[in-house]
Amino acid sequence: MKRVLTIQDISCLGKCSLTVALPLISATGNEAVILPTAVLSTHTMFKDFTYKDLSDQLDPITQHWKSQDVQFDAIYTGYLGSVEEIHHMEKIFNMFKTEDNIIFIDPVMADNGKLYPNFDMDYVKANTKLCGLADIIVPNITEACFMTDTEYKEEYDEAYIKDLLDKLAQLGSKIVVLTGVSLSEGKTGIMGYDTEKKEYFSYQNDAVGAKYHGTGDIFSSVAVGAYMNGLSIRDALAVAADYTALTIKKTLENPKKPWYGVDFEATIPDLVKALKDAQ
Ligand code: PXL
Repeated sequence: MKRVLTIQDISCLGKCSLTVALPLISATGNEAVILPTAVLSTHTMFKDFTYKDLSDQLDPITQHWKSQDVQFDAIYTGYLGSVEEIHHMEKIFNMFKTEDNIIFIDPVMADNGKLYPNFDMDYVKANTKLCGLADIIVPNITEACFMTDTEYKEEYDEAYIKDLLDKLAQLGSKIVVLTGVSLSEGKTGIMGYDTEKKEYFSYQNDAVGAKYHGTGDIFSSVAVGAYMNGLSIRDALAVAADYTALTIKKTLENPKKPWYGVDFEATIPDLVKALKDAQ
């Protein structure tokens, strides 16, 4: 069993970040170690959410782990609340990065052409620099546009995606993956670039035509877990894309579909089976 450290907020209600990463990394059969950066009443798409910053706990917690000689097979970061928190991640990477483990960054900060509330270009700059320290990054198209100073387009072709991947690759991580990429009518999925093999790759599913909050966190958590199970990164990303698509479909069957997140709990047995089949 591999040990994955995941660093993100806890949004108490509104399935995303740690409330998704913890159960899903566990469901992949790996140990999830959590480092909560903040506690919010809900995620930031709700009105009037509360926010308690936990940055002052990051040093004492990680120093305690270091004193106990704790090691991680993967360090996976998601939503980070501030530039200071991003700087703190650099410190944590320095403490726990080894030759054998991986850093996986989901630079959660934007979607649909817009930054999330409370983020600005200083935040983008810091997050972009952090991504240079990762082995694998998985921004969506909006995030990649902010990171590479590229015009955001709703309609695009493969050349546009490849150009974004080339620019992301310059930041320094080994594998760059764009999420939410539609390469043909009615399809959606990912496209990536492996800088060591110098190869592009893609994986597409039927587009479900619904957008839910937290699906990026679901995708990333499963991708890290599946990769820790020994799948190739491409297979791990495919398992994660299939699981995310299935979960969105399952949520659409629910007459009381929660607008703030998907019914990922209902599809955990399918994930376990998919991981077994992929071995
Ligand atoms: O799903 C990403 C995410 C995580 N955490 C918080 C968020 C969001 C996206 O809006 O607001 C607090």
